[in-house]
Amino acid sequence: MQLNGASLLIELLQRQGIEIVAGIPGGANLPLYDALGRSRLRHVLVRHEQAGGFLAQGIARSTGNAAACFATSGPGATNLLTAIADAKLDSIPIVAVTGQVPTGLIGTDAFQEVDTYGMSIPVTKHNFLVRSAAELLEVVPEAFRLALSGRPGPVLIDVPKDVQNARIDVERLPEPGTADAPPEPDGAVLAAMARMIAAAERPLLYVGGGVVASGAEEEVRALSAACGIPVVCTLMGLGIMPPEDAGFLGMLGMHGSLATAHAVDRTDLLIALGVRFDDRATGAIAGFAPRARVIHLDIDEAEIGKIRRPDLSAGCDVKRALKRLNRLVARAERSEWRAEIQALRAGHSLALREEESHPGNLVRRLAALSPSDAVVSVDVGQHQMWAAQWWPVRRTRTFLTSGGLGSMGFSVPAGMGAALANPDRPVIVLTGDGSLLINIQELATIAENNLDVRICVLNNGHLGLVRQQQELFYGERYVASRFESRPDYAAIARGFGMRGHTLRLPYDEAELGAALEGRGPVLLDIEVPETQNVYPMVPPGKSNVEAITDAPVAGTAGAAGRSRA
Ligand SMILES: Cc1ncc(C[n+]2csc(CCOP(=O)(O)OP(=O)(O)O)c2C)c(N)n1
Repeated sequence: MQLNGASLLIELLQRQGIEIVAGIPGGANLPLYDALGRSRLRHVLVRHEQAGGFLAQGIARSTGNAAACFATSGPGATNLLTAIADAKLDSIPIVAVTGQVPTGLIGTDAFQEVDTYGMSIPVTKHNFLVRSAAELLEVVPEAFRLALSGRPGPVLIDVPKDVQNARIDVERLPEPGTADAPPEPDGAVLAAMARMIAAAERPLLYVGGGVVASGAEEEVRALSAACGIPVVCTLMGLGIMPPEDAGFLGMLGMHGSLATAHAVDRTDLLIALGVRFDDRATGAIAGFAPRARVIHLDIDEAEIGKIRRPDLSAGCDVKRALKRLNRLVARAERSEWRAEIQALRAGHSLALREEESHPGNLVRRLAALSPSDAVVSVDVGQHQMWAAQWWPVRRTRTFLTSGGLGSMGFSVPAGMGAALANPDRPVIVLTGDGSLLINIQELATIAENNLDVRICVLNNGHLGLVRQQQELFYGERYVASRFESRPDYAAIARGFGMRGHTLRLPYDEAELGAALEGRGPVLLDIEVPETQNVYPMVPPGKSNVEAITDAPVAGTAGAAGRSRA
């Protein structure tokens, strides 16, 4: 058959199982859009390319499948970069297809020309500048193979306009690209791991996004139960353990509970699975698990020893490794260690004061009012941390958050992607009044597609997490963290064509329930106290056990906090 490059690319995307593409057309990708218009692909016209990238992430994060987005050359491509970088840091498989100026104009400062290939090198797992239509036959399956294999991540394909227009004869279409089989874990390492676990008195599992990517949550739960090993998780690992499991201590790190910090401090064997010892999780590395030998399993060999040299390690798929390990390990009760963990849980778990207005209480209420299969998409700031602390995340891939890059503006478009990929499940977006504004234009996309997205804006009139740092670490000098204007977000939502409600403190329970009832789209502008801080908080450069757990007592500086845990 004879096809042009654009039709070929669209055909290859469909063969990859892609059903939805988000993007914005422009001069350099119009042939692609022309071909898309004649295909079965559903296109979602976002209002900013960054949102297209986050939408693709919402699909990928909630399903585990690769997702695609389009942008034109120049500003379209640069707008997309934040979402690509975000996918890189959180290991999310997306394939971004950008239009480029015709091959003959590359390097001439042509209209809307930027070096997309060059700019995307550091933020992609791999990228391609396609030189001929025939190359697409290899490049597209290869892009998906790379996005999905090993440690997943974003791949960019830059396609000059003349390549999109070029006609070629295609005899046979290639097989879709799929993930490579991961390397088998080394049996000797697993046997050594079982021995180290048997010899340990206070082993601790430290689990993160790699466990989610490999689908190993059942294996982690089984290992924890069989060997009496308590578990802490990273922000990316929420959902691996059920919140009520007696051996689960919760999220560790900058805003994790002191129970996790003390458990990490006490452990003699840290079993790190699918984690990268990120500084937000570890605090000052010198004070992280100071008494422990370390076992580190991660599919990305480059992560092993990057921050903390392990005593035993393997670059392998966590699920495969644990499946085999669980047959090798000796069952153990570890009653002393478990008793210590229970004491930590009782004494140092996150606690909320009863005061009604604490946003943690609001998060708990919103969770109670939401269907149990809801997907939650959160933004970046204090509300993100309150959500991580207080939303009971029961399953992986139901708590979507920009972990590594911390990109404000993530929640609304990622929530759109989750809603498109999971049409039977409601999506709750938790955002702040700062983060909402970064991609507020997407309310138009939500309304246009009638997506079941329920946006809760935790409105404190501030860039709250910035305000908090200025209060605690910059002598209460509040620079550029307070919003002087107070837009009427409910009216703005209605202006975009969705329901909008404003809820003021103290909340009326019935009103909150009624506002969330029914299908989305809806936006709830919910007042939260302006100066409420997120605790615990590990001050910059400190160890996790040095977390501040309440506002510093007047007259004392910095970390000398008064514990209310
Ligand atoms: C794109 C981007 N710009 C700046 C920041 C720095 N930053 C982190 S949290 C935050 C405040 C977020 O404010 P808001 O969304 O209102 O949430 P709150 O902390 O008040 O809950 C800022 C500015 C960021 N993470 N991302």
